[in-house]
Amino acid sequence: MRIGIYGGTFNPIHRGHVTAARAAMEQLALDKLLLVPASVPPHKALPVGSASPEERLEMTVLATAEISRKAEVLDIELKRTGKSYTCDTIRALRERYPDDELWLLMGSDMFLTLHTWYHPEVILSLTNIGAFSRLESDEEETFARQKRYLEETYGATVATVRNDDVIQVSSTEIREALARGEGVDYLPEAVYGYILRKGLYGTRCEMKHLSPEELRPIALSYLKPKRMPHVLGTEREAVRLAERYGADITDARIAALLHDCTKKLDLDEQLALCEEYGIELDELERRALKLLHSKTGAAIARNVFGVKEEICDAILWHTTGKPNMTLLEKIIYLADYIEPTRDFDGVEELRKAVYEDLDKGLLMGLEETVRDMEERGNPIHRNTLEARDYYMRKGEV
Ligand code: DGI
Ligand code: FE
Ligand code: FE
Repeated sequence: MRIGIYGGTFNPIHRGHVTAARAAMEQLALDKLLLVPASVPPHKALPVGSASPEERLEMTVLATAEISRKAEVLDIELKRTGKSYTCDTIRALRERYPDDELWLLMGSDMFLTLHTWYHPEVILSLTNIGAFSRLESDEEETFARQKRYLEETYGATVATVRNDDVIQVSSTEIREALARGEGVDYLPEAVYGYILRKGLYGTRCEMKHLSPEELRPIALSYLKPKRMPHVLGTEREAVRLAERYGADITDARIAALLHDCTKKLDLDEQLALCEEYGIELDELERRALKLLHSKTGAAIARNVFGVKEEICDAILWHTTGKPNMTLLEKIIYLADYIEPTRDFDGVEELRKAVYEDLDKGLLMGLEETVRDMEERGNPIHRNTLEARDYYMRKGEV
């Protein structure tokens, strides 16, 4: 495997890092990219108002959504106490990946001073170097000289990564822009949302009563990167269904954006939220993790985002359904089921049914869930069964 290693303070990670990482993945044909947020580098303390290590880690994870599915985030430097040196990180990664080809990625400033780092001979004996080059021609000469020097002195392997889409902006400039209420274009959407949600870098954002456009980055920041396309797909599908059946499009968008906002939490975290918001649970819900996120999601929508009850209810019922659902509840239940990234057997048939007759589609969805749960041997929730029976009877009339 060819593995790229991309370290940085990532305070915050921004689209300059994203384009560089993508260029490296493509040009070095990397099978995996490891993003390594650094602990405070030995030579500089972080400025006041910076994100905490945990927040930088979280933002880096969110940024992988715009880099690649093959990108992973490692906390090895953040976990280390005391001074953190690149040679220690590379040693650790070499141990973890003894037989793989490692490529340490770095910007041109770093590359040009590499021989002055702590133990360059260790670094260069354990990993290849991928150096990002800008287009300026005066740099080319200096670059080539440093490459020759490292190859001759340390037997290094150096490749140049052309970064033509280079976004010339520093994290410092972005932090300053954020404090002025700007900077959105420089950041991956979910990273921007995370910064607003946590009030980092002097940002201030009222969380209540946001428009769908304002809410979108913040909603994405609650998700694992792999779930983001699903939530955006659910938003688009909900808009189409709202148009088809005459529901409020803004409400549909907001419900869709928030419907899975607590999905990544584990059972303990879900139960803690239920406690916090006074959510009562039945015996099955207390142990079926997947049934909890719709309840806690509705509570977050209400308490954090000040969303109106109709929307909270659509989130509340999106996993099981129930008898006699409102139009918005049906739309969110079904948008979640048939949005464009879903690809289970029979999804095309279900899509067709949903746009012909909403209740017929709903019944098909409920029956499919019951079948699926039976096949997997999962206990079926009372609400799912009651909903199925209700729409079965309704269809027979
Ligand atoms: O959150 P999503 O994955 O986008 O979709 P969802 O909220 O509809 O959740 C689907 C999951 O919920 C799926 O793994 C099955 C589970 N689920 C749905 N209805 C029931 C259920 N699990 C149990 N045990 N009983 C149900 O009635
Ligand atoms: Fe869900
Ligand atoms: Fe969902």
